[in-house]
Amino acid sequence: MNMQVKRRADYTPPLFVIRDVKLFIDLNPTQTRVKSRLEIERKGKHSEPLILDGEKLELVSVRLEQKVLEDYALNDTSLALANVPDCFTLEIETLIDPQHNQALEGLYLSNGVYCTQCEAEGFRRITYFLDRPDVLATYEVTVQGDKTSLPTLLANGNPVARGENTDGTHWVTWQDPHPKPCYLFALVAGDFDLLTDSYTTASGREVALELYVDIGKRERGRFALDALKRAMRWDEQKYGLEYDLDIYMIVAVDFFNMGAMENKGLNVFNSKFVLADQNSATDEDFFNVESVIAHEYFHNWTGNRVTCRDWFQLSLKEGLTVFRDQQFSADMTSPLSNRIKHVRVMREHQFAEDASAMSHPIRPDEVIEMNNFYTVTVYDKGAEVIRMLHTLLGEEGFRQGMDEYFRRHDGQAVTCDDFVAAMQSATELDLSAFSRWYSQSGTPVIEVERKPVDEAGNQTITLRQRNPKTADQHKKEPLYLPVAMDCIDANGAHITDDEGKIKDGLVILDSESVTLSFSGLGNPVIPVVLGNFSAPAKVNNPLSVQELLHVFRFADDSFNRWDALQSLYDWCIEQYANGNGSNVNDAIWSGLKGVCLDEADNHELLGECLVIPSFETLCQSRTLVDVDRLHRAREQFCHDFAMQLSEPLTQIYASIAAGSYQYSQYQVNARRVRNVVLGHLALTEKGSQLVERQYHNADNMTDTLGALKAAQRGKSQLFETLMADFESRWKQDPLVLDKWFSLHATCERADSLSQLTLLREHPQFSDGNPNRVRALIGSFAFYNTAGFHAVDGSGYKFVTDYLLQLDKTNPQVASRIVTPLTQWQQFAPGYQEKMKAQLGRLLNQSGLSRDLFEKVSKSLAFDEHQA
Ligand code: B3K
Ligand code: ZN
Repeated sequence: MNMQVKRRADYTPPLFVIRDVKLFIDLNPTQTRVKSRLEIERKGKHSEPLILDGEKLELVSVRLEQKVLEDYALNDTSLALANVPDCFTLEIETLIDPQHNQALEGLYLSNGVYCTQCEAEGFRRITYFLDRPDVLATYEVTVQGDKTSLPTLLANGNPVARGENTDGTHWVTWQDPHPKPCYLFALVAGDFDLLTDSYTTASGREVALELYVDIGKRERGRFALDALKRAMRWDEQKYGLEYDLDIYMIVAVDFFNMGAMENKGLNVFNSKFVLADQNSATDEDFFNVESVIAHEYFHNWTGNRVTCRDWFQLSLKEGLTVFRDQQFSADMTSPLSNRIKHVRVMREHQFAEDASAMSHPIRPDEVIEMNNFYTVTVYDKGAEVIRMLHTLLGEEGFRQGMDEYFRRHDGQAVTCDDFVAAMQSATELDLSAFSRWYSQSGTPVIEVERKPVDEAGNQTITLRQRNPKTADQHKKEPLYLPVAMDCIDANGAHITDDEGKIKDGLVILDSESVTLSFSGLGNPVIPVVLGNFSAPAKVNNPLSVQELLHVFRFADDSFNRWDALQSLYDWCIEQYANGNGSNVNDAIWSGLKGVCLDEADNHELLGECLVIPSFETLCQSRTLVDVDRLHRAREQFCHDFAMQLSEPLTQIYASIAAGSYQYSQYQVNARRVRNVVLGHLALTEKGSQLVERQYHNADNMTDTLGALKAAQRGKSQLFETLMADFESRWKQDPLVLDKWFSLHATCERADSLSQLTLLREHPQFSDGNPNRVRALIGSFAFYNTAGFHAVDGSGYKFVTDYLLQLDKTNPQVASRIVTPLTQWQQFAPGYQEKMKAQLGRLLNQSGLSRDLFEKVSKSLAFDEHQA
């Protein structure tokens, strides 16, 4: 296996370009024939050979200008042709085996559906090609296959011809006029139900919309199609961007390595992010469907029309598109819960990645396997970097910068620097210091130092940034941090600093520190720092519990109020962990009761405020975590929280009528509060009764699942009973059953592992389907704290045993699930040793994939970096 490191610094432009591609693909389960005809040109003056990428292909023939060519060099990863002319037509015929392709990369056949996934480097598994994003070509693709089993034959662009053969096969030819990199190529063939609609663009063009789903699932696709139209309209209104083909197709497939893929004009989706109705999908599912549909649609401009020069630039399209889908979702739903959602992802997952051996800047410098870099850093921190630009430039400036970006680069493959340069044109601000966000990895920490108020009533507050070294970089420079600040006095008034360093609520921290002076004070200023998570950083702001409650009361911004309570909960849990639970006194409980009473009708805020920080989030403000101790402290706090607040919580629960289901923001907020509250009440005496009632009365999946989750927390027999009922209701519906698999996998019980083993034998479970694997094994590894971190190391061993098998068929999914193991450095030495021992087993496996090799070897080498 080729474990070579690729470096961003080694980029060189392609020596040849491919202008036009004609493909003829004759589908067959084990012998699909791919004939390609490429128009190739040498770039510049040189006599280098043409080297095409290709993997797992059986080469049948090569012709240059129609003449059979025998003089080539072939190996496992490339086909090299020496002495080619400057401009020529190359025809290549290859055979591939989609049926045995379980890696789900390239062309694969699962459940009777042929499907492709080419990003990042899957096209080379279909035919020999210059498989890099800076080679843009127009495509004409003819797909041929059996007429009965494959009535639908799709590829990118517009259908231009079709026909039938006498042998029971038929064919369709597709043309995509927009030059594109090969990672955006797609082909799908199968038997589907079709939903159609149409959309008139702002300039009056008609676009046909087509959504292909499993037979019998048509009605579950309605919401996705409507969401698509909302996204199309939003992008016109917000960014002036219109769709550019006559047809937009989305296909939902059951076997898919990730969420979805933005192939030009032919998006392929994991059915999980398309199919939704009130019976089978939760509010969260509806939300996800809408946001993923929008994300892939927005890629048409940020990704497809303007694409990446090389894969190191991935955040150019992903960070920007995530930011755009976040803006869209905030407009469609609730800005507050959206923002909290993003921040949770950052704190739970991205900070952990920064602290691990896999730390990398949003624009990585070194990669072994590109698929390993579709990370929370590139995506979510990438979106936070764009958000900071938006904060700095303002709504109008940001839009101007975006317009300029498209003006300059439409139709090109560009870099993150090109993007920043376009943004630079729209602002007086010098963005050169800001660009460090692209090259420096790690989570900055903002230390807040408050001097006491002196006799004259003066006080200073210093913000100091610290950039701890990371596994990939030891030397760090100060970052350009826009820090939103709200300073509150004892009466709850908002005050400002003497020199006006806080401008429009923002302090720029672009050096080691900045000091703010206040005067005329009676009491100390209470600073709320990094409001709305204005930069992807941690904050160390030692406010007292009373001050946090004061912030909750007086801060203007709901996000900051929520965040103050999060800090309060974190502090309380720390008291429990240190055996000082009695510090969590009546004053705190009555403060929290006050929150429930005062905000009882503010469902949007209350639903978030009643969520205790996750174990993963708690880990990020601690080092060398004793898992058992912290986990127990959290459980104990949750228990006391439920007991102490049971009265107001019961009232809140009773005050929200279930009503008949609608996916509206008003109802979503109400259900969220009800279900969060039910989760707490499940720990109290009357909990089971409420849970059981909700389960049986529910007319929608959100409330059903809310009841099941609450029952799981209650750890009673009721959970088993309801789960059995749920299984019998949904056993024919694997997508719904995934929720059930995942509830079992996260249930903390002594016999977790034998449960998991049993569940693997379930008729609906399949090791070959990524959704099932993620629901069962992934949920256990990521979220079953007690089970995965069992002190005897059995949880780690279980996951490792599984990964050793999975890696042989689907390395991409294996490499995702290994993540929690590679983050061993967060935990106390006893845990570390056991986690590393399992990583060692993985590394010793012969034939380990590049995907796992990269993550595991880096993780095991982490010690040296710490030296
Ligand atoms: N661009 C794809 C992700 C491809 C992942 C390749 N391993 C989906 C998205 O981000 O929209
Ligand atoms: Zn994307």
